[in-house]
Amino acid sequence: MRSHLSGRALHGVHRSPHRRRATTAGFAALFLTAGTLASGPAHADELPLSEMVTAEAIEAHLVNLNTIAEYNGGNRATNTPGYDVAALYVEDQLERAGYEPYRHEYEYEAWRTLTPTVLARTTPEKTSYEEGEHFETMSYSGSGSVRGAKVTAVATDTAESGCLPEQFADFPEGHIALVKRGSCPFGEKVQNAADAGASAALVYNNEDELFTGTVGTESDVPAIGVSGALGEELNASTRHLRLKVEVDASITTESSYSILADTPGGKDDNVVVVGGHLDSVEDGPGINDNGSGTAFLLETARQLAAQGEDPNNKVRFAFWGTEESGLVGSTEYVEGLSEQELDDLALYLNFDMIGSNNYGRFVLDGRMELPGSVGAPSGSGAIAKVFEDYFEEQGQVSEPGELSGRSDYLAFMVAGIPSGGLFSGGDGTKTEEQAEWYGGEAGKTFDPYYHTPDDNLENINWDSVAELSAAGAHGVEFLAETTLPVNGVVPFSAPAEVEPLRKGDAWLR
Ligand code: DTR
Ligand code: ZN
Ligand code: ZN
Repeated sequence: MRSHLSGRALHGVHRSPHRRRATTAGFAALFLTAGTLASGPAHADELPLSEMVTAEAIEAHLVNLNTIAEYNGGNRATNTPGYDVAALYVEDQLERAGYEPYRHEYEYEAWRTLTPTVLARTTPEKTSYEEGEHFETMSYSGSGSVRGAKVTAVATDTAESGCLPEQFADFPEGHIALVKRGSCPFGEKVQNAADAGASAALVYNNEDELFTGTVGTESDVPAIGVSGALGEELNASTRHLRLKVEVDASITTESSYSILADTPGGKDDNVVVVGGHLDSVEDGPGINDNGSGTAFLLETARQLAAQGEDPNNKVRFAFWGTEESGLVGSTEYVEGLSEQELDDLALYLNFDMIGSNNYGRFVLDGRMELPGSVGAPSGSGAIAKVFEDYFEEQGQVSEPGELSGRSDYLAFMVAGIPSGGLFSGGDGTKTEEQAEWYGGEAGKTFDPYYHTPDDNLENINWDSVAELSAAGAHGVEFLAETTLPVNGVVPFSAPAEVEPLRKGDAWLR
């Protein structure tokens, strides 16, 4: 990761630590300061939003979301009681703060396993492998049952294992294809295997541990993700190996909803959308992913309302549904907007995981500095700068976070809306250098509890919550006041009144 960073990508390394910002940004100052933008609260007697949104208040929301999960089956996943009750909590909190939340409903195709998936060795010696330890059924895996089938490894010594149809040229009909993760989407590897007559496909990780993956759209054959450890073991012994694979899954139409709430005031043709997903995975309460973003949004909405002043730009808070099964809520929302409604959106800010246990300070890469970042519309770099500048002011290092398209900002970017946001890290591994910047442990993932039952209150890093929520709240406040650097829109339609310069009583000529 280090090699992707230019010197410019690091922010604040040599800066002095936290200093209270000057808070004199009146409207006139906003227009008159050339080059720099005033961004404090509108009135000097108010605290900036970054100080009003506290880690303590976010913790209180997280405790409540955790209780809701605990009493409702242990999670807040889409289409579960845990999701519905969490939604009621969000709506109640918003209503008490004076908002009128509304639901955006949608339908989606839900893939679910009906009986537990089986992966077992039948020869040379019978062994059952454990789902969650040795393998995971890939989302949208096709169903099927294969018993005592031979296994053929496909170009597993290359970086493109299974990506090229010609790698399957001599593939024996009915064998199980064993391919290694990397280079192309899982769905392509599995499709190539199915096209070549494979009865099932096993994709094993390029690191020891397990991973969760999706084939995107339903595959023709069972598709199973295997830990790197088991994958290497199978790869080394295909000769006498026979496996049993059983996947019993179905796709049904389900419905769910996102929750949105707008500030009553603010320019409604220059809306700042601030969002994060409300659903968790089924495996746990999702307190970091994405209770943390949810709690941040809620508290920011509450404190913005508590300021008692309309923002210049309307702020729309969005609590997306069904993110974990394919970014559904945000995509349905954006795709359902008319051209006029889209045009009225100034920008989108995403908050998905801000309390990762072994955290980093990632500012979504609006300048496209990382090779893996997908196309960000112009203005996205300016959004990144708002966050970077704040971290720098606090004496905190930040770095670009890859715009991988793996969270709800994707639909907005695809629609041409400048996008950004913050992220404290997920399944990536912390480098030595990052451990120096952020503390924590090098060689470990940023969130070792990501998508596990242990993504709970105990494993939240409260420094991460405090730092990223302050930066996030600052970003919301700045952009609610003006989006000029992002989309060229100033808060008022009239041109700024420029006071002529005076020197004593004499007009300057
Ligand atoms: N979408 C997240 C995890 C995730 C992976 N990369 C990023 C980048 C920015 C935000 C989030 C993420 C999840 O919900 O699993
Ligand atoms: Zn997730
Ligand atoms: Zn998430």
